[in-house]
Amino acid sequence: MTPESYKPEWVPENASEAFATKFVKGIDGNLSNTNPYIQQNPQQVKKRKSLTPDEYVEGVLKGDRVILARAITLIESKSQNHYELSQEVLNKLLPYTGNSLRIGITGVPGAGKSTLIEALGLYLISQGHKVAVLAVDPSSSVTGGSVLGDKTRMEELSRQQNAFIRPTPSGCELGGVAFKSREAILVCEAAGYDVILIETVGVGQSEIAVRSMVDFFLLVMIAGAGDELQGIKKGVIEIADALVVNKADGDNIQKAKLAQAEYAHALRYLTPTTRGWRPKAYTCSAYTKEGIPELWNVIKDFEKITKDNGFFYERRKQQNIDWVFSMIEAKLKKLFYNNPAVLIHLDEIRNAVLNNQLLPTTAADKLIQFFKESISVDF
Ligand SMILES: Nc1nc2c(ncn2[C@@H]2O[C@H](COP(=O)(O)OP(=O)(O)O)[C@@H](O)[C@H]2O)c(=O)[nH]1
Ligand SMILES: [Mg+2]
Repeated sequence: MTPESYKPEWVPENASEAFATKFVKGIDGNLSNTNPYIQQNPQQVKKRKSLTPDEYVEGVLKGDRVILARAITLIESKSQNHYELSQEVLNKLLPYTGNSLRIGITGVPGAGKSTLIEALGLYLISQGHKVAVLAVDPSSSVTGGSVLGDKTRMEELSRQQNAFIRPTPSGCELGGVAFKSREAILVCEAAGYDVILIETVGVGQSEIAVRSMVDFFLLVMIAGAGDELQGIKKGVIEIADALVVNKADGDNIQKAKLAQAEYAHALRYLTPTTRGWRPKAYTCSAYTKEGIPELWNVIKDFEKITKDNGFFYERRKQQNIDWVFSMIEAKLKKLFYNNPAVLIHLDEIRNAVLNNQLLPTTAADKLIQFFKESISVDF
């Protein structure tokens, strides 16, 4: 079969053959003629039918992983329609959320977070848990790439019936990623996942955002990299509930133990973030799996202690309230910067500040005044 070809309309009349591409007419009928892959998977080429809110809800509650993945895609979508639909779905799912242990895992790229998550995830599944893995990756918004790396795919874990892995959130600003991750946690819980592992990188604000959505926060370190090299500011150690020196295997065991002792010492001088809990340092190997069950025991102890003293529930309530207000801030900010009256004056006022003709405070007041006036007209 030779597909008929056309010159596109926008090609100049006298253009030579070399000027432009030809359009190849679309192929009707049997797609497998052109793509052998399609032949093997004819059902995959069917256009996806859009789901109603109730279909999403039912699918998620049944634990259907395909629908769960689609629900998260819906949540991550930037379209207003999808946003409204996702809110409807989430509100219906709300009564079924909350029943998981939410665990954040941070550390510099290469510390072994993904490998550790896979090892821990497999261990948890062997213990009868259902494990969901999410990622908060601040770089994906800027570069389109991922600093969480290839291992985020977690091939062995992803083959498990009781695992759900969502490697990278689709690009949006960190604040947005954080909001969407919170909602993704909720749908995973509604789908019956009782342990949610959230991987993020210790390279900026992302760990603060993740701390604000999890119950337990684990910092993964490696021996001999030096604090600066690991990019670990004191602030990150302070918000961790445990610190684990990974790659304690082979020749590295002694170094790992030494690092553990140093961190254990340092932790003694920090004020714990979780009431009734003193963070400690441990070692483990995501390769040999040594220390993985012990790490889980630490997390279980943490859960028990904080549930007994009530802090677990208090923190979750506080996180929900913080979520409301940071959402308001994010939305107001967006309204402000997309406001036509603000947009008209923004450059002029920015230049006035740059040229020292206007005090920054006055500049802010002026812009807010434009914003307020335009809003009152709208009402
Ligand atoms: N020796 C050893 N290597 C590990 C261990 N965990 C991870 N790695 C290796 O360290 C590299 C980075 O691992 P990865 O999980 O992608 O790190 P992440 O960037 O923190 O997620 C990979 O080459 C892993 O195979 C471990 O326990 N022992
Ligand atoms: Mg990773």
